[in-house]
Amino acid sequence: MLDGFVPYPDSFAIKYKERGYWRDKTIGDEFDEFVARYWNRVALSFQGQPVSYGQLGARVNRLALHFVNLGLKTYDRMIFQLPNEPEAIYCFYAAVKIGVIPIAALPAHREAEISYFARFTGARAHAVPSGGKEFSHQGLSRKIRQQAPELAYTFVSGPGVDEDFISIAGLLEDRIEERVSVEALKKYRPDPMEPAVFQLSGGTTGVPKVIPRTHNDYSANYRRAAELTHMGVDSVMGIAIPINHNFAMSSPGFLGTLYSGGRVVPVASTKTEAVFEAIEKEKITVMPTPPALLIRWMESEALSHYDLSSLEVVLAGGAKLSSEAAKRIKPLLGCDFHQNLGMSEGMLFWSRRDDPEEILLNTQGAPMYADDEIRVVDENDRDVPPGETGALLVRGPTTIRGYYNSPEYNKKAFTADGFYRTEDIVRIIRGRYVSVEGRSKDTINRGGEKISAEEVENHILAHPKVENCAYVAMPDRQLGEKGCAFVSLKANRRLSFDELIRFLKTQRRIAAFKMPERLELVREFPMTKVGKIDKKELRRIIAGKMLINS
Ligand code: J2J
Repeated sequence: MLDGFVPYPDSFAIKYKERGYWRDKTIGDEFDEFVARYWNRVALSFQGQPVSYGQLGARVNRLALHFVNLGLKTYDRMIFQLPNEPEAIYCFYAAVKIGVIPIAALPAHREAEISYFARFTGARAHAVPSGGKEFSHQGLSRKIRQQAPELAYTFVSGPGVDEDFISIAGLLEDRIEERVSVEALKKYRPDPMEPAVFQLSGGTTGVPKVIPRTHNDYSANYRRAAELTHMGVDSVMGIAIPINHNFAMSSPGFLGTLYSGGRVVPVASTKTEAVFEAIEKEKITVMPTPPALLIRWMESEALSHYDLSSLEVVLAGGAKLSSEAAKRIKPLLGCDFHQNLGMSEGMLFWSRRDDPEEILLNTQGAPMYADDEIRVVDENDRDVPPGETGALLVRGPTTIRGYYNSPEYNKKAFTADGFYRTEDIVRIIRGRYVSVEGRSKDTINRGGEKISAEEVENHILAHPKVENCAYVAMPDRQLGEKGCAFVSLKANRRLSFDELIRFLKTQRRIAAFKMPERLELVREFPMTKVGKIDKKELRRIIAGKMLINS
């Protein structure tokens, strides 16, 4: 078993298998089955170029053979920073087929995050895009390799690959299967009970947490989500959100779409026109999206310039969709919607097509499986009366039992009997439907992108002029929330917003989406009775100021 992985207790594993949620197949086994079944159908289209299931199978096998030939082994880790392009999907399946575990990072992550993932997981490989005028991911990989000597391979998509790095296109052109039989891959088949993918948590701690999803539980996740979304051979999923995010990957994501024989269209940009153009040209039928993007689409003037009639359903998750916004989807986009409360830790709530309208509009759906267990509790872990608000605890066949390599933190994040503490504040309606009412975790949800306040505070506190700081959410009409940094300075110091951002960018090297979008200098912080900075009060103050400014 992989060191640092918390397995499911045997009694639960047996139950989940008996009830058919877990099938003891690897994601790679399922891949081989659907490739054979849908051989001549189109699996992917990217910028007008179709790729059949047969071609997808051949490319993935070829890459997997190259990976083992280069020396990658089962349970090695590979950091994935590839953007929305077919190479991301080829590399993903090639890796999981031989048990190499993708770490689902984002192209937006920078040295602070990637260096941490590399060191924390002992990653041996890094997959990055070559291009980009503004930022060189190859330069980033070079730096990380100096800090993490175990990182021995950099795989690069696109043209202009540095000499000592490995071109993915180059590997795809080299017909290794003529020298080494594809049968050789069988030796590398991982155990379905072991981690297949490392997802990342937006987290509430100083560093992101690593989420080990096994083949069994991840497959249970995308198969059921695909079923509830009515995915089939005629489904065309457009993916404009980051392709490595759990939502884009498994809920039902590209994994569930391909499993169902549908077509995946990676969309390289989240710009409204680019998305609309992709919908029109590729006849996209289904799109996962956070409410922030959905609202931008609905408010766009471009709406009348494109034919979006192929769109059957949007999947809204990642942040709360207001019922007002939900009501506008059908009249403006002409399609249905599913709401879902998802989390990279696993549990997924999903609305059903035949749910009553009131449920569709006002809840984030019900759990996917009969053996998904939910509890809503008060601060002493006692169940609140039905229909009342409390903290959501979850356990089930798609929910992890522990973060990777974090025994101390796991004691806080999970109950003794294995429920994951979501730190979402919810109400349960009609027994199973969830309505998200807030959260107790110290995060900022920036249009679906999660930011740990503590992580950014640590970076701000490293500034030599800063005495203390608190990072809180401020309301934003489009994104829902953005980050506002409240900062007190050391005596006789001054700090401008630009200076702070320059510091975070050039000295701390964090991803741009985590950066504060406003700086509030204060002499003193409001404090709670127990002597902590009163963030609730800070959120109230900044929300009040934003009202005055708008
Ligand atoms: C309110 N809050 C929500 C919703 C997630 C599908 C969809 C989303 C994610 C995801 C995902 C919410 N209303 N509808 O992994 O597979 C907040 C909650 C939750 C946290 C998880 C998927 N949908 N949230 O967003 O790991 O606070 O996963 O606990 O990024 O997002 O964030 P993340």
